[in-house]
Amino acid sequence: MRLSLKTLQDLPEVLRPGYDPAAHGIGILHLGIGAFHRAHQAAYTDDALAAKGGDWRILGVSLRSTGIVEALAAQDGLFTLTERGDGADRTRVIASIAETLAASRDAQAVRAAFVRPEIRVVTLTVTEKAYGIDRGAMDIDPAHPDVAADLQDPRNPCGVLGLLTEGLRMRREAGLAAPAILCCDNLPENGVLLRAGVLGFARRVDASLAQWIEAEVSFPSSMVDRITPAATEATTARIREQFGIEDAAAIESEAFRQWVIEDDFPQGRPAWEAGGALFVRDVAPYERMKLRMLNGAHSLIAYAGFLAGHALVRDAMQDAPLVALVNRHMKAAAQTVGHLPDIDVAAYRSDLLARFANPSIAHQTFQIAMDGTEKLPQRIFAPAIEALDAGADIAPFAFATAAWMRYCIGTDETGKAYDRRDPRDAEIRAAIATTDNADACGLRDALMALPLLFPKALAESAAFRGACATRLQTMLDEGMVKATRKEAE
Ligand code: CS2
Repeated sequence: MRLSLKTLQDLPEVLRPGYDPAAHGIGILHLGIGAFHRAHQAAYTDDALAAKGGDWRILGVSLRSTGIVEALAAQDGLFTLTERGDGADRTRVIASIAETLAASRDAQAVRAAFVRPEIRVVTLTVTEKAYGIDRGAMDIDPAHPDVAADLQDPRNPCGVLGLLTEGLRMRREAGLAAPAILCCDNLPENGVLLRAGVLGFARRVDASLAQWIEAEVSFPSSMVDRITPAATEATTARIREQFGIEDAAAIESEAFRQWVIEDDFPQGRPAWEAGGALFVRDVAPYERMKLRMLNGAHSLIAYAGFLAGHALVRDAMQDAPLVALVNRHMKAAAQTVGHLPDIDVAAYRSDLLARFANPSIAHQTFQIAMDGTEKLPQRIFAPAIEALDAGADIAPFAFATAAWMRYCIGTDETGKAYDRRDPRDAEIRAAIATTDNADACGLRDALMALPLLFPKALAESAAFRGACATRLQTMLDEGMVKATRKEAE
């Protein structure tokens, strides 16, 4: 059976959404309808619609690919989500995505979507590398390819900042109230950052527009969490075998999910709290906890695990010395997080160990290793600076950094080459080419010299540089398995 609004009533009750999708209009324009969005925000929105109703379905835009748009369009936006782990698996059909567009194909319709008056909230999950924001300067990064292209032709944008700015320009011209813009990517103070990027872009295009955005548009920050591996053939096969459903957009995730949001939605929002979202005044400490403990440990597992021969996170979590380092890393990261009134950080840490080890989740270390230059600053470097300042142990952060440096070489310990999949791959390649890859100090210096990557406080710290080089040298001389064991001793 194919999924469609018509066939929905033929599905077993347990799979069906708790509301009639056709009875609810659109209220959200979302950019980036990848696996994470479908497992996270789309599910929370589904719960909100079932509990409290409202016209809050989603118009989902894919910025790059057309495949997912075609798959969803053929199914009236419906797809299955299977939550795995926590005892039995639980599958349900998510019906919160009402329409889909592909920016590369339907550019004009995407721009026009911004001036649909029913759109009151714009949300984003486009990955860290898509933004093009210089986090040091809190301004646009004019060298980012999308930013550079959109500054040349701001009325026909292809990138995130260009599209948001043009959408807001059209919105203002149409005399419509500004939507709230909610960033749902793993970036620190993501609302503040996105606001700085959009304002930086708008200022270069139209100063009065920038003023309007500054006065009218809210950019709440949010912390998002749900481990969601990329769907595979096994995902679709499971849905076919178990339910007889052909679902080209099927997705699976862990059972756990978390969403902490600053409540600043002048034109309203779905009742996301019905799905368990937490509304707070300041998201920053929650973001720090998640980025530094979960994502920081994830990056450690990705680089050290991949090089130690573990293709999946759950396999890496069977490697006792590596697990000891993961635990050590999270403890060190937790020291930099600050007090969270309603969270027991020690319990959060032990829950993370269990979540990483979830036997039902096939999360590739290679997937997490991607885009390291975009991820490491907030996951590893920021807590490393604070640990340095506090006179705390920097070894965990130095080890994770060294593992990334080793990964940058681009060949594993059997000599097999892999694709680093980093937006700065060409620069990394060039940096690596200038050094003897058996010499940790040379490699470290070449990578630390990449512009705007390492914060000064680390690049100029003899202690941090030394701690990285010693560990990197062991990785180079003795391999990752031995380096992990030594470090865990
Ligand atoms: C991961 C995240 O791929 C990665 O970099 O660390 O996608 C992680 O799985 C999510 O943030 C979990 O919420």
